[in-house]
Amino acid sequence: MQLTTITDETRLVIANLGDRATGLITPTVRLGVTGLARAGKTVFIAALVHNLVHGGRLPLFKAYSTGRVAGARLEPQPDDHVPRFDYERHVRALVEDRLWPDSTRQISELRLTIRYESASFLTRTMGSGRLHLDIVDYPGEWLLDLSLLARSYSQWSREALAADAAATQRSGATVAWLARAKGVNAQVPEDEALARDLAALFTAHLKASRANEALSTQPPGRFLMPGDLENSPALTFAPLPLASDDLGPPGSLARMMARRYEAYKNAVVRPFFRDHFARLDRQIVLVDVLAALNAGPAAVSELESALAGVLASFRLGRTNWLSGLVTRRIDRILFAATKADHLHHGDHDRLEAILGRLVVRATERAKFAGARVEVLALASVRATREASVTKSGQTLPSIIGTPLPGETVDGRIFDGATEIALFPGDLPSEPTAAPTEVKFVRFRPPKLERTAEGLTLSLPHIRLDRALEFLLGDKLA
Ligand SMILES: Nc1nc2c(ncn2[C@@H]2O[C@H](COP(=O)(O)OP(=O)(O)OP(=O)(O)O)[C@@H](O)[C@H]2O)c(=O)[nH]1
Ligand SMILES: [Mg+2]
Repeated sequence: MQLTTITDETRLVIANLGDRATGLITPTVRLGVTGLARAGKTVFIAALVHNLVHGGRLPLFKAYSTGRVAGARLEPQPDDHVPRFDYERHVRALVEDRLWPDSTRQISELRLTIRYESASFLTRTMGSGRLHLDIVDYPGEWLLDLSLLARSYSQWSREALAADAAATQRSGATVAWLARAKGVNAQVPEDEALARDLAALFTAHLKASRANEALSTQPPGRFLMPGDLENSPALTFAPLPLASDDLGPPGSLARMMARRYEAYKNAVVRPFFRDHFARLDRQIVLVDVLAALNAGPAAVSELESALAGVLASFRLGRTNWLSGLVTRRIDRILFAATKADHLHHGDHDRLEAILGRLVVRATERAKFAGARVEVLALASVRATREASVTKSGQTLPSIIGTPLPGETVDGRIFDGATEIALFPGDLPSEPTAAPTEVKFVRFRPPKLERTAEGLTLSLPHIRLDRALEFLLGDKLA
C-alpha cells in the first residue's frame, strides 16, 4: 500500500518536471473536457478546433477578434500512449454528412498550436508567440470515481447501499439487486461464484439506473465501460451490508470484496488521477441541463449531487497528499449547459441561471473554494435558427431546424430532410420545479453557408467564444 503511494508520487514529479522542461520552449495549457455520457464533449472539441482553424466568428474571444491570433493548427500530441481525438472523422460527420459524431467512451487527446501576438510590448519581445493547447476528452464518470479514493470499502458499501435504497424510481434490476444484497452475510468465507453473482447484479442495477434517468452518476464508473479490465477481479466486487468497519475473519467475503475495491482504486482510479487529472490546468464540465429538466425533479437532484461530486474532486486535486507534488493546478473551471440551440435566445439566460443555481448549491455542499468557477449556456454547434411564428393572433418565439430522421413532433415522424419551425416552450424559473414543457427535438447539424467565393464558413455556435475567452483569454494576453 505504502509502496504504491511512493511510486505514484515519484512518477508524478517526473511527469510534471517533464512538462515544465518542454514548457520552457513553448507554453502549454492542458484543457480537460468532461461531462457525463452524451453531454456534448466530442461536439464541443470538434467545434472549438474547427472554429479556430477555419476562421470562425468569435467576437467575444478577444485575442482572436482583435486579430492577435495569427493562426492555429493541429500538431502531434505529447502523450504517445493516449488515443488521439479523431478530429477529422468527427468534423467530416458534422460538416459533410450533417450527422452528429459517434459516441466515444474513452479518453482521447488532441494538440492545437496557436500562433499569436502578445498584447503587451514586454511579453511580445520575450515571448515565443506560440501556445500549445492540449485538449483531453474524458468521461465524467471517471471524475466521480475520484471520490472513492477518500473512502474505505466499508464506508463506500454503506453509502452506496443507502443511496440505492433511497432511489425513488426503481427498475426491476434495482429491486433484484437490493433484495439480494440485503440477504448476504458478509462474514461467510470468500467465494468466487458468489462474488461474480453479486457483481453482475450490482452492475445490472448500475446500467438500469443509467438507462432510466440518463444521468445516474454512481461510481464505480468503469463498471459500465470496462474496456480490457472486463471480468478481472478489480471489476468483480459489490457493496455488502456491513454494520461496522469490521470485515470479519481472514478469508471472509467482505475482505475479498474490500481487496478488490482497493485493486479498482489502484488499477483504475489512481492511474487516471496521476496520468491525466493531476496534469490539467483548465477544465470545462459540459452539462445536459435540458435533458435533466425534461426527465423531472429526481433527475435534476441527481445532477446536482453529481455536480457536487465533480467539485469535490477538484478540491481533492488541491488538498490531497499529492498537492505538494502537483506543479499544475486547475485554476479555472467552466460549467457549461450545452445544446442551448434547442431554446429561443430569450430562454438562454434562464438556462444559464438554472445551472448557476445548481452549481452554487453544489459548491456549498462540496465545501469548495479554490479555482475560479464560471457558468454559461452554450451550443457548440448551433443546429437551429430563430423566427417569430404567428399563430391564432399570438406571436411565439420559435426555432427552425431539420429534425433527425425518426424524430416525432405531435405524432408526425420526420425524414431528416424537412425543416420545421417549432415553439420549444419556456423553461421553469426554478431548477426543481415540475418537469418542463420544453419540446426537445433532436435536430440535424446545420447546413454550412458558403461565401461568394465558394468557401465553406465555419460551424455556427452560441457563446463558444465566451467559453474560449474564459478558458484561454489570459494565456494569450
Ligand atoms: N443541437 C445540438 N445538439 C448537440 C450539441 N452538442 C451535442 N449535441 C447532441 O448531443 C449528442 C451527444 O454529443 P457528443 O458530443 O457525442 O457527446 P459526448 O459527451 O461526447 O458523448 P459520449 O461520447 O457518448 O460520452 C449529439 O449526438 C447531438 O445529438 C449542440 O451544440 N447542439
Ligand atoms: Mg464523445
